[in-house]
Amino acid sequence: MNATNDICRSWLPFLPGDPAETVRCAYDMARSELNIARESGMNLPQIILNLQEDMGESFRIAKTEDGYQVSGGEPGVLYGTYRLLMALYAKEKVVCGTTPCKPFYGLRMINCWDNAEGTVERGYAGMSLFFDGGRLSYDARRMRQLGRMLASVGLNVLCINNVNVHDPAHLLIEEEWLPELARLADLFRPFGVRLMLSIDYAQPIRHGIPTADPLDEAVQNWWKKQAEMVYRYVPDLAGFLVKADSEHRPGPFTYGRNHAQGANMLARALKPFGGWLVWRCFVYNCMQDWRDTQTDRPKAAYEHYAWLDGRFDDNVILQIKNGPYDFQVSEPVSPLLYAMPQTHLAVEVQLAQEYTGQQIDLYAMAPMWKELFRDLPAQKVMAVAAVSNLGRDWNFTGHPFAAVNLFTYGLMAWWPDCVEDSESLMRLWVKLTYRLSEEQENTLVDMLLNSRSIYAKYAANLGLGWMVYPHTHYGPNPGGYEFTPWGTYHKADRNGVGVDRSDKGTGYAQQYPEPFQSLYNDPAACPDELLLFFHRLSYDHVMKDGRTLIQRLYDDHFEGLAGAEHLAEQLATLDLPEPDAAEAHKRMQQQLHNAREWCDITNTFFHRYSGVEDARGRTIYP
Ligand code: GCV
Repeated sequence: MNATNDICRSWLPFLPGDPAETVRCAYDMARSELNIARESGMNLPQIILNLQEDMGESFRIAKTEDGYQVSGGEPGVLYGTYRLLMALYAKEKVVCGTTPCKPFYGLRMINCWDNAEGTVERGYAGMSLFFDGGRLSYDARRMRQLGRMLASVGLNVLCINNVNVHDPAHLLIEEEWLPELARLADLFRPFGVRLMLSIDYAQPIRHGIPTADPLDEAVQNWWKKQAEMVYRYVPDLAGFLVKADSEHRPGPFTYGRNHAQGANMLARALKPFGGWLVWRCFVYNCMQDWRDTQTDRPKAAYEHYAWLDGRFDDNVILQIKNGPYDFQVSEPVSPLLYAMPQTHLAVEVQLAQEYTGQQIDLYAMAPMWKELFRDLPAQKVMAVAAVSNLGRDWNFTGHPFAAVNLFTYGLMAWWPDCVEDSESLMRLWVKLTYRLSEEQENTLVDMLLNSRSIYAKYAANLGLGWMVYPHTHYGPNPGGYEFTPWGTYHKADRNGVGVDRSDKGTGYAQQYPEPFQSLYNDPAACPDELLLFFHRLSYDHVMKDGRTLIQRLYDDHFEGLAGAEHLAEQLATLDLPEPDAAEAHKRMQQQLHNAREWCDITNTFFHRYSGVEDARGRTIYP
């Protein structure tokens, strides 16, 4: 859809059009944004901007006689300005105080999985915003608009290319592409957003060096020289992101080296320029024989990394997916996040709805993050990263409501405690994005709040995962991953379902510290939403609520479908502007179809194995 004037349909409607092109720093951007808001008709009190360099990213909003004073450094003063504007527009209480508002996490990152030819791996919002036809290619106005959206919720690092570095994206760190990359960095700089690049671990081999062994001097020198060149063009680059020895990507294992040796070698090349080396821990055997019952994929990351604690340089950050598998609907927090107290860690979440409805089915993530942040060892994790849900679609996120995930992620990355109140965060997004009556606003908030549990009920209840079509990951295929090499098995048969990961099974639960170890080890204590992740149970197992496991499987699927139908009814009552209304309704039809397929196929699947009838006599197809 070509909706040039709508590219600013974001949560910042009071900032229409394009942010000022000539502005070079965050303080000037803040001044310019205030002017734009005034010109858009927003009735603003007097707002004084007070740049205090030493405040850095922090800001403080104080009440004055005629309005407000926003103090902050570069870019804190801009963050404070956006927060103030959002609060005033949404008619929310402006949080004033003497204590500066500081970000909890220093690096608040977005990881784009964009390929140089213009596609986006697991992208559900159109083609890449940054690449086309094998080169960097972007619309400067949209970049500024994106910078504005990211800064308004305090996000400060944007990794623009896929961690699977397919040719020719490796050229991003080569002289040929660096001038263009520098121009892109210039566009984001006034928003306090620094670029980051995914690199190919084996890149020296493209330059006539016969190896990528991290202990080889020629390899080390090549990376030092290359880093020096990259930083000459983009002096504030946040660093490199690396996927190594994972899903066929090259890495140090090829040379008999461990990941501390691999990561430190790259980190040392970045160190003189203040760059971070972000090393992903998504390492597991993706060529597993399904007959092999000794290997349990969720154990892999801990086994690869925990013993290396304390051996990483101080500018290395290990980036760990929130769960031990791979962004399934219900996973426990990765045990690796508790196991490396002497290492910088980042937690990685996924805004792209790969397993959570693909920006077709409604799935608002804040309630999920609430659980994550409740259980996360907060003091040990110093950064957060989210796989992007952005693309070239007119509204950046495909489904107009998917923007709520980017919005709430940013606020949560700034201050994780705020996800405690996911409802207020989502309500703020609704208020900023749409002009709805109070009743309709409540309806939309209710839809967002319930969307995750509705999706989980029809698509992946009780900790089950991977019952999807392999590769595409959309739609029900309960046996789809059972005999594949990916290590993703639920092992349903006539006796029961689930994997025993307790001390009597694979021992995965033993990777947790207390109290989690005992909680997960015991089926009577284990939370329902993780039950079949941790335990193998028979269909007549009696759940905490007194229902049998099989009845719970049936009930949840019927309830999930009914929930989706209710969402459709609720959507029909909303007066949304176009094209949001059309886009949301179109997707809702797909969601309804999807929910019905999940409900019928999964219930039939378990009925065929268990032979147990639904106690409530509902239709389960033979
Ligand atoms: C970028 C899963 C996804 C892949 C993704 C990978 C990763 O396997 O399906 O598309 O690759 O995770 O996080 O590296």
